[in-house]
Amino acid sequence: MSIVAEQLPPGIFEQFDISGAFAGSDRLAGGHINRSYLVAADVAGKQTRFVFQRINRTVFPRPDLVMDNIDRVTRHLAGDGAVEPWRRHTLTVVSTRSGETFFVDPEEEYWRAYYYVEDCRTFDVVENEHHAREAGRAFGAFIAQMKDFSPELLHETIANFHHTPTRIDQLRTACEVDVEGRARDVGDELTFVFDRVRHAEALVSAISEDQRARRVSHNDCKINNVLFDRKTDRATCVIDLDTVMPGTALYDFGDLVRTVCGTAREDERDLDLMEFDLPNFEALLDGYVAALDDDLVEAERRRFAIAGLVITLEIGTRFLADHLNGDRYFRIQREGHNLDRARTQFKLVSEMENRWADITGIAERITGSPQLR
Ligand code: GN1
Ligand code: MG
Repeated sequence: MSIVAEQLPPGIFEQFDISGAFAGSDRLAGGHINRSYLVAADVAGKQTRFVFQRINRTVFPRPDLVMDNIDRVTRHLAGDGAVEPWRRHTLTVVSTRSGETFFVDPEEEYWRAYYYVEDCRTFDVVENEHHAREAGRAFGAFIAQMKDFSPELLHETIANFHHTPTRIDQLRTACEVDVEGRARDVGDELTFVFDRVRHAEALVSAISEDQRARRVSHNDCKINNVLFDRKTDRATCVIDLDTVMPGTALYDFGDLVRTVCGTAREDERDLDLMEFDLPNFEALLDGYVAALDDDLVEAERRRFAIAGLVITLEIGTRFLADHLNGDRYFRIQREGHNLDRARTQFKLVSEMENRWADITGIAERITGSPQLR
């Protein structure tokens, strides 16, 4: 994430239970949703860093429920809490002085703070197969560690978040309303999505096929949401827990495929740069399945080939809908940014279709199951 010189607004730091003095802050630019600051404090003569975030209220109408989910999940992952917060393999929420997980400022904005995990780095595009395998292992381990935690304890903070048919309906509505008059310019992109509605049920149907496929999932498994230890080069901690909710491992794996096997950035305008990296796919799936081991049920195993295609199509659909809706959801840095993002996703879907035989071959070999087509 790039850093922008911008201070944390006054009056926020003091609300949190940090036994030290404020020692400066910067804004972390990146992420399409929340506003984030890297904050330093002098705690007993030692610099300790924190990430402060203002939760996006348009996206999350109930930030309190988001924080309740995160609190429960991070406590579960931290286990008995014997390890110091900055060494844990999960985020640690800093409570407020009154013992809450968030602070509401006079403008009704919700703020939270985490310990910053030191000595780590993230990637927007992976450098090699080792990183692909590690990312798979880390997100697979997340699912495995949450196995003995009932999904019913978590709130669905964004309804139908990865319900692909709903996302396609939302695109249809955006197109009908056409509030910005942009629909006439995106005919090819709309056709691309509507030509592929047959895939919409492919992942959600895993749950109707076998209830055991319903799990606590992360739901935002972009490659840049996993921290790599600088020394060991291992994936050590998954971050951005905003959307931990009941879901499926397939949503998570699909988003990993989108961001680990796509060779270009999410908003790359030169579509020729976006290709599908098969060796990364193989390493990613290998790492993911290894972390989940025998726990996967057949309804999941047979969907690892299609998962990436469906989630990439779904997220492209969301970018396109937001472009039509006037960019109200995903933050943009330039005009047409969401349209660029959508086009890049659709290029990646096409690349997956071209490599489909190879993708299914690898998935059949690693999962031992015939793949849903
Ligand atoms: C958003 O928080 P961030 O920017 O990582 C979005 C994800 C999308 C992603 C696309 C709550 O994630 O669903 O996959 O952008 N998060 C939410 O980059 O909508
Ligand atoms: Mg997020």
